[in-house]
Amino acid sequence: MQLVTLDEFIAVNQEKHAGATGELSGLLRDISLASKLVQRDLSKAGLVDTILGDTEKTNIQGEEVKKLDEFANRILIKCLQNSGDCCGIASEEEDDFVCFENRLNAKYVVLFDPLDGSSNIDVIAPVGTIFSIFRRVSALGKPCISEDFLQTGDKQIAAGYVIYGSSTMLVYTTGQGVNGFTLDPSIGEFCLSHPDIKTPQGVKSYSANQGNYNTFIDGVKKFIDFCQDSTDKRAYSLRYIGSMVADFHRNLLKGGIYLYPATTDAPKGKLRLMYECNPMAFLQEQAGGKATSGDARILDIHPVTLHQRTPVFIGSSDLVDKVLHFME
Ligand code: AHM
Ligand code: MG
Repeated sequence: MQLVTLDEFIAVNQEKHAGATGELSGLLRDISLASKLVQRDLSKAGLVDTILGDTEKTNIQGEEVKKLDEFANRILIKCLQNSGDCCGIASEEEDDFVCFENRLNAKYVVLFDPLDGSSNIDVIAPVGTIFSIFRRVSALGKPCISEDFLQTGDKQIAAGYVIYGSSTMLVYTTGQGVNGFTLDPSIGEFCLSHPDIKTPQGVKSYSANQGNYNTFIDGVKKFIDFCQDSTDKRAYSLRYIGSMVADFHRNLLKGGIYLYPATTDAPKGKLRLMYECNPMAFLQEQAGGKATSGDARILDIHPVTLHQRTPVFIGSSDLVDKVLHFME
């Protein structure tokens, strides 16, 4: 197979779009650079006491922030601000959006979860960076405003994630399918390894925190019961590590469904619309699957606040349809 680096792939695809100015490509390169820096430090996480461990701070959502979360957050901000193609960011680790005052002529805003599934760092299980890119709606040359960020997911220009696992892989879409690039550490380049990813159907696999079963609504319980029904040896496999990027990545490639429904403790669900669900929904639809909150297509939800949460059911379309059927 011919070696195609992420940069080459981006350049070729950019040429296909008349009027493309290279800014979006620049952003994707910034994110890939940041992810290489994150990967470098993550790979030492098991060794270095000063990196691993709690910062003894909590973020706006009351969750513990690990040092590597902060590091990933800082690196992403720095890389995006340096290049000049981004006028502002919103991050799961920041209380509010950040406007880059020295980049007011840039067209794009980027939203991200710098290190998703960070409780997995301590146990050396996969974690990831998730990102979502929108074109700003405010005027060029002015500071960005909350409306630049609070757009429905179907307005995303690009979205993707980097999974830091047994290999590091960057998966993204600009609405022309989904492509995956594996980092070759010997040359420091992401190389095209998974072109045009499509999520299979007919796969009997689900990912959920089943410990919450008693707090799920009836329709979700019925779906889980269906998955566990061993009549005719047709019970489904449960695969869940508690890192959305890892669980989603598995299902994206192999087929299956990831669900994080509302629970009694988290009546709006746990995962964030803007940083986790929207980008994954864009990818999943581009790979032929579906993503819903149970009430609405994820990409149609009108955000009200940056950090808002939503229940999510995402994966192979046959399985998403099935859970919706049980919830009717
Ligand atoms: P985080 O962004 O604070 O890491 O939390 C999000 C994570 C997801 O990656 C994962 O799917 C989910 O929380 C797991 O939650 P739970 O531990 O309740 O199963
Ligand atoms: Mg997260």
